[in-house]
Amino acid sequence: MFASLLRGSELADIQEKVLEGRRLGFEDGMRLYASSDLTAIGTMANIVRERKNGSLAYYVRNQHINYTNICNKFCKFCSFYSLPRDPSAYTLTPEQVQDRVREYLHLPITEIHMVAGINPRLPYRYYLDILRAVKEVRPDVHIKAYTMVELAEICRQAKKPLEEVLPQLMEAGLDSLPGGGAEVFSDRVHRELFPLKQNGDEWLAMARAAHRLGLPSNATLLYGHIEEPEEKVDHLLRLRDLQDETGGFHCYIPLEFHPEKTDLEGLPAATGDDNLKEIAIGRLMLDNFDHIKAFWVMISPQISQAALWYGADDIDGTVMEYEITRDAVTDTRQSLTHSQLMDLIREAGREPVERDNRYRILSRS
Ligand code: V47
Repeated sequence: MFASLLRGSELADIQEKVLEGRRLGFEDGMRLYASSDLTAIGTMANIVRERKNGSLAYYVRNQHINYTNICNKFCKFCSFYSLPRDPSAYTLTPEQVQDRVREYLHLPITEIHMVAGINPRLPYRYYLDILRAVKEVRPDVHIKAYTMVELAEICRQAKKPLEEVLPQLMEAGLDSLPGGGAEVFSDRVHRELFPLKQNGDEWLAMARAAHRLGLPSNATLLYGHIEEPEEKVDHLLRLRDLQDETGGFHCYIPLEFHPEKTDLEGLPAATGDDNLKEIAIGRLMLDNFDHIKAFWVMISPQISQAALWYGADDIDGTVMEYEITRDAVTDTRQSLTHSQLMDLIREAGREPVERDNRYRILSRS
């Protein structure tokens, strides 16, 4: 049925590989980025998406908590961080974390996503305490917390290796790791935009160690700044290699860079086409990832609807309060109600299914 779809297209041979379930290589990835035939790329990605997940569109009832905005990494792409003396600087106490959880106790939230800046004044104990604080108020919630960057800081504070720290964090309530902090696995981009933070090799080494200890994670790519296509293809292939090795990644999330209020403010924002292309190329290159997430907060609910036909099968969730890229115009925190999320998916022509962190289906409608 699909065989003739791309006849005559510059991408017809890639389509053949996709139809036969063959793995794409570096050159294929470069050609996908070079092509302006978004329809062809999206069509191929949708074939893989439907092969893996049919018409299902997963969502989770979640809440984000960013426990501090104080950070000593000064990444040029970040609009979130503050210096300790800034009036906007904050660090939530474990009690304040509990207050945030209590605020939404009336909603059947199943996952709390907790990440923040690197505040060197926080001792190891704090990271254990806030996990326990969340579980005390919502014992059954799944806690997805601490990027690889935070884990490096937690190990530094604990003066212990990851292999010792992770079991203690898990004991305190940590259930999985989010995908943040990966940015782009390129030494050039690392030097230019985030030299104080771990590089790609270090991020991957920590993900490998976490997966081996039985802690799954997500993976991200931050695009739309100074990165080059070959750096993105390389990033995807390195994620794919690690997934072959550990099978520990749940999903891949391309994150659109928002230049507002960052050191890169002059850069043009990504377009809707850019967003759909990143989703689709991620779906095509990462043949061993079961799920691709369209994070609606960053790419908009409308583009996320289209993304469900360009390779994405997951739309994240209700979110409640997202501080990292607060709405630049209204400065409001972003959230969607459960019914808005369902309507969004249904209007897009997909079947909404509520999932837990491991993509087990909780409810279907
Ligand atoms: O690592 C920072 C990015 C990430 C900006 O695992 C920015 O399910 C855009 O990783 N514009 C954190 N992006 C968010 C993240 C995430 C989000 C949703 C779901 C999951 C998951 C993970 O946000 C950072 C960085 O790459 N970021 N500043 C900015 N100005």
